[in-house]
Amino acid sequence: MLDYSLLYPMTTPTRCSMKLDGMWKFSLDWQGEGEKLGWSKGVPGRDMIPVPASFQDFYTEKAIREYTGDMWYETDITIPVFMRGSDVFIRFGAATHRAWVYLNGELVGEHEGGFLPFLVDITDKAVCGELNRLVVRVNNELNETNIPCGRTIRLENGRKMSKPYFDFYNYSGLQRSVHLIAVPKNSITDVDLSYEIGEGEARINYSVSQKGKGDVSLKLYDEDGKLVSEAFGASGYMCVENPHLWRVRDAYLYTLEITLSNGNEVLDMYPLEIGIRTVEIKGTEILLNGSPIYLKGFGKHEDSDIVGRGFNIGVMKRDFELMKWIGANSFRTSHYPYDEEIYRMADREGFLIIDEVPAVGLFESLVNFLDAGTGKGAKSFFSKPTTPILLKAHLRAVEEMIVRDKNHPSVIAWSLLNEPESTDENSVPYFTEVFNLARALDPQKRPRTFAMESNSSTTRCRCHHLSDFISLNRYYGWYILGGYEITDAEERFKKEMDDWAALNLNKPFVFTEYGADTMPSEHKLPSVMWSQEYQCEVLEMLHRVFDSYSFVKGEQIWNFADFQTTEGLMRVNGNKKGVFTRQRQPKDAAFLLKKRWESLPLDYKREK
Ligand code: GCB
Repeated sequence: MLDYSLLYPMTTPTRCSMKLDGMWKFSLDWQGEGEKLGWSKGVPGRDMIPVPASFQDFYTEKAIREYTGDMWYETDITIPVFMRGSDVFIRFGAATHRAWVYLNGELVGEHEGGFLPFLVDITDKAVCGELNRLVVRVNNELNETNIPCGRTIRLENGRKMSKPYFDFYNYSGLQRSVHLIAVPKNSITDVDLSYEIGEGEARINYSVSQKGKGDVSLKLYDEDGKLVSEAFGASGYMCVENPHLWRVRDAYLYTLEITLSNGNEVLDMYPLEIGIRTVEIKGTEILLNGSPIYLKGFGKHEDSDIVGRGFNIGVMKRDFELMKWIGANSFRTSHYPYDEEIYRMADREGFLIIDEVPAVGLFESLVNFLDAGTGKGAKSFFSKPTTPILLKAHLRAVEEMIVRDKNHPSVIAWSLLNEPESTDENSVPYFTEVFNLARALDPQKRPRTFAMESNSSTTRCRCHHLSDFISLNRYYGWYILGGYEITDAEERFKKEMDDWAALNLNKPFVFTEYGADTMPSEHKLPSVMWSQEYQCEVLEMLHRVFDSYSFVKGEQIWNFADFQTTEGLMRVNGNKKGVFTRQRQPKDAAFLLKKRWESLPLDYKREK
C-alpha cells in the first residue's frame, strides 16, 4: 500500500502549499558520472531550464533532443520558519521516468514511473528559515521492467538512444509542477467516496484516513456556499436532499470540507470538490446516474510545441474549448494519467474521462501500429523472466492512479492497458492481477477495460472477458485496406463486428481509436490517403459501421491533435491523425465531427 498521501496539494487554514516551478539549474550527465562526481550536492554548469516542461524541444542540437540517460535538476528553496512543527514534503506531479531526490546533498527519496505524483518526506532534513538545496536526478531510459515499455540501445558513437515500443515521443524530465507542502502532524491523508442516488435524496458513503489523532467531521456545501449536510466520524454516510447531480456537460460541484479536530482545536482541514453521480454498466448500456450515455470524443496526448509533454495551462484551456466547440463529451487519457489540473477542469466542465495507466508498449514491436494490422502476434510478452518486475511496476501505477483520481466525478472508467499482447495464455494471470487490484482499490467500483489492437480479435484475444466494456482500437481504411480498397475495409470491419455480435458478450463496446493520418497541407479531388478529403471519407465509412451495431456505445477518435513521435518512415514529423493540428487549428474532419456529434443525443442507441 502507498505510504504517502496523494491528496491534491492545497493551501488551507491548516496546510501550506508552495509551487516551486520556474527556472531550475539543469545538466545532462553524458558520462553517467554525476553521482560519482557529487552532483547531488550541486549541479555543474550555468544552464537553466523551465519546470514544468519536457527538456527536449528547447535545444537546437539533435544529440540533446535525443539524449537518453540521467539528467540533473537543481533549485535552492527557502523553507519558511512557519513550517517548523509540520510534516514537510516535496511533491512531484511527475518525474519521467524515474527520479532520485536529494536535499542538501542527502538522498531523501526515489520513485519509478513517470506519470504519477509522489511525495518525499523532508520533515527531519529541512532546515527551516534557511536556503536548502534541492537536487533531482531524473532518468528517462526505457526498459521492459517499467511502464511504458521500450528499449535503450547504444549507438556506435557510444550514445544511448530510446527505442519506445509505443507511438509517442519519449518526452521526459520534470514535466509537471513541484510543490513544497507543509501538513499538520495530525492530518487527513485520504478519503474514499461512493454514491447512492434515490428518490429526492442521495447518500454519500465516506471513509476518511488520517495520520495521528483527531476526530473527523464533514460538512457539505453547495455551489452557493450553503451547508447542505454534515457527518461525524471517520466513516459513515451523509444524506443530501434534492441533490443537484453531476451530469455530462452540466457539472455541479459540491465542496466537501473534511476537518480533523481535538475539541475546539482544528488540527487539519481539507476541502474537496465532489460531484454526486453514479456510473455502472448494465448489459450493453453505460449508465450515468442510471441513464444511458454515448461517448463522443478523443484519445488525446499531453503534447504541444516547445514544452512537449510539459503541462501547459494555456494549451489545456484551448483543448477544452475545442472539445466543447466540436460537441465532444469525453476523452481517454491515452497513454498515461494526465496532469491533475486536467481532471479538475473536466470535473468543472462535465467531461467524462477514461483514465489510462501508462501500460503501453506491452507488445514487443517498434511498429506496434503496423504489426497490429498484419495479424502476426508477438512473442509472448508476458512470459519473460522480467515479467514479475514489470507486473509490480504496473500494479504500483494502478494504485497510484486510483488513489490520485478516485474522487474525480469526471473519471468514469479505468483503462488498465493499451494494445497489449493479449493473444497468449500467459497474459491471463497477468491481466487478472491488474484487473483485480483496480476493482479492490476503487471505492466506486468503476468499470475497467483495456484498449485492444487488431490482433486481439474474437478468436485470438484471451483477456477480453476481464473488461467491463470492450475497447477497440481499429484502423480499417488506414492500416487495414486504405485508399481505393476502403470499400473492402468496410466489409472487413462489418465482418469483425458480426463476429463480436455472435459472441453475445452483452457488454457495451467503445471505439477508443480509429482514424487516418492527414496532412493539413494536402487537398485532393478525388481523395488520396493523407489528404483532408480522405480523412473525412474514412470517418464517414467508420461511422456508418458504428451506427449499425446497437452495442457500440462510444467513439473516441484518434487523435485530438497531431503529436510528436519518434522519427521514422511512417511518421511525418509526428503522428498526423489529429482532428486538430498540433497548434490546435481544425482540419476539415473537425467540421464533419462537429456536425455528427452535435446531432447525436446523449442517450444515442438507448435500449427501449
Ligand atoms: C495505436 C496506438 C496509438 C498510435 C496509433 C497510430 O493503435 O494505440 O498509440 O498512435 O495506433 O496512430 O498508429
